[in-house]
Amino acid sequence: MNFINGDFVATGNWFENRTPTSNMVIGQVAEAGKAEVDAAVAAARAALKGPWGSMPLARRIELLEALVAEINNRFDEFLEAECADTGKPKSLASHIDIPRGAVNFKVFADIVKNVPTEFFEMATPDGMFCINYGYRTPVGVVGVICPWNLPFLLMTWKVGPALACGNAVVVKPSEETPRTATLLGEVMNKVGIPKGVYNVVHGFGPNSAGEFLTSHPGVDALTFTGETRTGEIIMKAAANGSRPVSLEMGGKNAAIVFADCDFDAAIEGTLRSAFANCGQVCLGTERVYVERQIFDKFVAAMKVGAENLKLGAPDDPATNMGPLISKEHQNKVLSYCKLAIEEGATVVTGGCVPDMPGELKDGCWVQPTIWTGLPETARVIKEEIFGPCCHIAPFDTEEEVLEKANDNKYGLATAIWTNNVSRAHRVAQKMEVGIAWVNSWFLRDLRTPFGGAKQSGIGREGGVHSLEFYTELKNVCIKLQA
Ligand code: NAD
Ligand code: 6OD
Repeated sequence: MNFINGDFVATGNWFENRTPTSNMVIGQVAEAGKAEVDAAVAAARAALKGPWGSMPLARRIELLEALVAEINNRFDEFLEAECADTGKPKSLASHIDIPRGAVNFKVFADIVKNVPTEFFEMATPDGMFCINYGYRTPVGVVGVICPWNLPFLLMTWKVGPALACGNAVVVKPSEETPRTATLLGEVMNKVGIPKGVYNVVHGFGPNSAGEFLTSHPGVDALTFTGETRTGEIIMKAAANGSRPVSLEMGGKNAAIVFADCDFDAAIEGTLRSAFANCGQVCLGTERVYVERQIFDKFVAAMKVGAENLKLGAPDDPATNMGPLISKEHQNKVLSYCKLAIEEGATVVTGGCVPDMPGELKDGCWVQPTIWTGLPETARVIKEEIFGPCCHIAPFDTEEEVLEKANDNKYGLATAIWTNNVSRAHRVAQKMEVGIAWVNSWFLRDLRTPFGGAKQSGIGREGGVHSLEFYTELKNVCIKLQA
């Protein structure tokens, strides 16, 4: 259901929610129309004029801390909801999605509490002086458009800082993953977050809740995570009314493995970055470049690692890989498996739908897949697939690998594996990305800037960068009397 002004709101239009492990229908979702989006935006505007807008920072922070505690009290419900919507293993969601989803509220409350603004003193021509200080105010009503791959984590990654800065939000979850956003509404009410501060409208993009929200003149800023082509549409919508926009978009990330790396760590990290969350992580690796001396050994070890992954249901503790999000996405990934062969790839492993037992048989499964042998011009090397697949290619020199790794329209993340410190810095600095990991992957300190270069994004969030987006920074200049 939609969550508007503290109430759960049904509509006349329902769409199906299917669980990707079996593709069975597990619920019906009330699609918000223009009227519900209008009501949600109006509720958010009213909240800013009401108790939320005048609430002292200390009280706001208390409420956000209570929110974290209540999410943790209801941890198992959030876990159940997230795994039902996405099919991801509980071992993964209990480790990353739900705890990180909760902690996003705490970290940004701490940042708002602790980060000062600037101060300058200036002499004036008449022999006196003035002082200047920065003063932050909320940007207003923020529209938050979310993807399906890490639904709760990526939603709270925006809602956490937005509320900490004193804004009100209208969230549009992905149509694939409606549950945790709605559940969070119950928690908001329980801890006493004022009505209208957090609103959720469900539905699709074009001619549905997504478009109604992003084109709504009552929304002051838009923050989006999803595909680059959707981000471009949202950027156009934001141009009406000159509204600020933050875009976290697609990637085609390269890992670079030098022969001097810790081999086992590079294999473990690359397996994770290619196959975690069934390859549906924006930061995930789809292109692996390996120095020629260790190429054959690396490919062989990756094959063993991929074939040891256990595909299964979220509840099974042995499961370490789930399904793709939907039949539509499964078909997209399988079309790239077919294309890889047409483009001349050698299939090291995978490439097909695995035989799954019982009710899992009709789920959205794809085997972990590794290819070699493709030219750099292949579409499989250039386009984001967002599935459990990677291509491994050899290289001979640092210059050559930098050229290849950077030769892509996306620029989100990279993982560099080497024990040569100078090379690690050199390569990290030359990679055209927003995030460069050395000897690691997806290690996230929430105080650091996060975002994409090139067509992977516009702007940075995280730490003080989130304050830049979610507040208006005003300069107050006071001339002091003699
Ligand atoms: P998507 O772009 O299809 O959908 C994202 C959201 O936008 C959904 O809520 C959708 O309903 C909405 N939407 C679609 N069309 C819209 C429109 N015309 N107007 C308004 N809203 C609209 O993305 P997805 O398939 O949910 O997510 C996968 C993509 O997200 C991948 O490309 C992945 O790389 C990217 N992603 C990026 C990051 C990052 O931090 N850079 C993180 C996660 C996912
Ligand atoms: O860790 C985060 O905060 C973050 N935004 C991760 C994004 C993952 C993309 O799929």
